[in-house]
Amino acid sequence: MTGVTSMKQIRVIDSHTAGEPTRTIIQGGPDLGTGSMLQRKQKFAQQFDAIRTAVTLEPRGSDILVCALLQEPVDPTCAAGVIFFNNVGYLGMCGHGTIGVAQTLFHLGRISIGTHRLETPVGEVSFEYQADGRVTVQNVPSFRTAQKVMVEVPEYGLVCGDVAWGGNWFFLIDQHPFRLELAEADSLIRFTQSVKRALIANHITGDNQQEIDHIELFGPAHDARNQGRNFVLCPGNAYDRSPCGTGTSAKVACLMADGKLEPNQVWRQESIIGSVFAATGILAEVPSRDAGIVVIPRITGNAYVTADAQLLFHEDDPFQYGIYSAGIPKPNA
Ligand code: PYC
Repeated sequence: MTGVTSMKQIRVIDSHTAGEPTRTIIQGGPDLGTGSMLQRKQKFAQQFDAIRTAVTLEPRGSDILVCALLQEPVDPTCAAGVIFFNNVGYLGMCGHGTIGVAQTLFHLGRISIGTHRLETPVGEVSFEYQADGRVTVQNVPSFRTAQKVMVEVPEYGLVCGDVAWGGNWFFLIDQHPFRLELAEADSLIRFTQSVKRALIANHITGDNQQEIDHIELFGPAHDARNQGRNFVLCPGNAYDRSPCGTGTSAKVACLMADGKLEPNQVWRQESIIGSVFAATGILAEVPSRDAGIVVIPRITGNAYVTADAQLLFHEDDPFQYGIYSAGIPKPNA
């Protein structure tokens, strides 16, 4: 049996944002050098992916966990750099995760109330940590690249959706036969997985052939104070328990492109569990695209720290890098 002091250890702070968990590595992560967050994300994926699987997957984690690796920022005036990852790979940005990281930095005494900047692999974002503990994330520029795209989904027929970027790529579907209820989760997962496969089969992508790896369904809000409810399938087939910060950003970009949301008008987005993000958008001053409007979304939500833990890695543990990294076949993969 290995002694605790000689064992590899990684210190994490767990939090949840509107029900969706974030595990932030604050000590013991890999040395990724001093490049941009995009370069460090690539190095993480190429050389240290076992750390991703060890921290995220069962038995330490679960398929629904999103993790964040804190980094020294390139620009020392930023609060931190961050790389988000999950059960199957790496995310460009993560809205609920940014709110979780903000709460984690506050918990650690590394930030105070006020506005702070974070470097991510898809660009800089900022957040305001408010006196009441709410966090408002100002996300990367968000935009729609295709409207009313029709795709034939085997067993379901023709499905119509918009393609939009909100820090990740989304296919946003308003018209579908489902009730957005937790009790319907299995049917919602099956449908959105089929849509995702159909998009790939039909070569429907984001810019530069990037895979659309998030599928978002919309329906009426259950609470009259909110404007809509969503269900978001994430890469790795877990569904977001929060209203999804990047998915809500993509939604705001589409609403503003359709003239259905004015600059600074609030859109309260309810998740499949009824938790809420309040979102607004403004038009980007310097549109970074030739056509269509570009929006800067602001997403407000709450996160709560749930654990401050030391992960321990036994050299003789066959599952130290996660059960699906040890040759156990994954069901429904
Ligand atoms: O909040 O942006 C988000 C997010 C992406 C995947 C899970 N949550």
